[in-house]
Amino acid sequence: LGVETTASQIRLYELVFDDGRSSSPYVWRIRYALARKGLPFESVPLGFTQIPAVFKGRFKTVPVIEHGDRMMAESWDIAEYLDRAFPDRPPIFSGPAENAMVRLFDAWFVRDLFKKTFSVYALDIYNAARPDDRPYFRESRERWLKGTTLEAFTASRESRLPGVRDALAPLRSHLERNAFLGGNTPNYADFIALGAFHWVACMQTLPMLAKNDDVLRGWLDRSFAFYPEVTRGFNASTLFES
Ligand SMILES: N[C@@H](CCC(=O)N[C@@H](CS)C(=O)NCC(=O)O)C(=O)O
Repeated sequence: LGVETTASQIRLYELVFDDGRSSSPYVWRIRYALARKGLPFESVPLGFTQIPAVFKGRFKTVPVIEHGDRMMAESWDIAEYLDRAFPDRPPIFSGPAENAMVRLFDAWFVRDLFKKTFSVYALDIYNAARPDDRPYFRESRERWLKGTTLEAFTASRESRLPGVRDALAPLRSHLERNAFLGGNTPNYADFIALGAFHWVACMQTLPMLAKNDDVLRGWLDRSFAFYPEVTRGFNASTLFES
């Protein structure tokens, strides 16, 4: 009791693309959360189709963390757990009010941005996935799309880019007045948004952001500089049209 278990006991199970890069926007949130708390971890890279066997049906999605004899899924549960388990380290949430407001941000961001992003990049995700995972990804996602193929779904994807960029307008207006979504320092809302940009950067074949999007460019550069251990080898400029 009261003895901090060593951080090496933390394992992060994550989804990876064929090139080994972490692909899930939800996993990226936890990579940032672990960095905020200064906790090193061991990564366990998985493909989509390994998830059922590795967790024996107990968890269907990643991130999953293992800490001592505890294993848990769901990124929100994991983030809150890290604050409970490591109370002497910098908090991910400064308190319940912040937690509640960030949940509102998450609800908007996932519903609006993830949906629009998927409608542009569904086929890119397929192509970036491990070859073993591609049939599963196609079959499960085409089922979501009620039988529309990934190719047909993304055929006119360029026409959806303005909608994606426009949906980011609230971020821009906030970031014109604040260095980070969380104000002077990044908070979990930043991690949520950054996670989505990492996801896109790992698979996009069509730049998501306009060349002149200086507000988002500045925020991405500041955030990447704030957490170099998370963003190592990552260049925000790939997200922008050249
Ligand atoms: N509510 C979950 C969502 C996690 C999630 O959707 N993970 C996706 C990857 S982005 C996943 O593991 N999908 C497995 C699959 O599609 O079979 C969380 O916050 O952790």
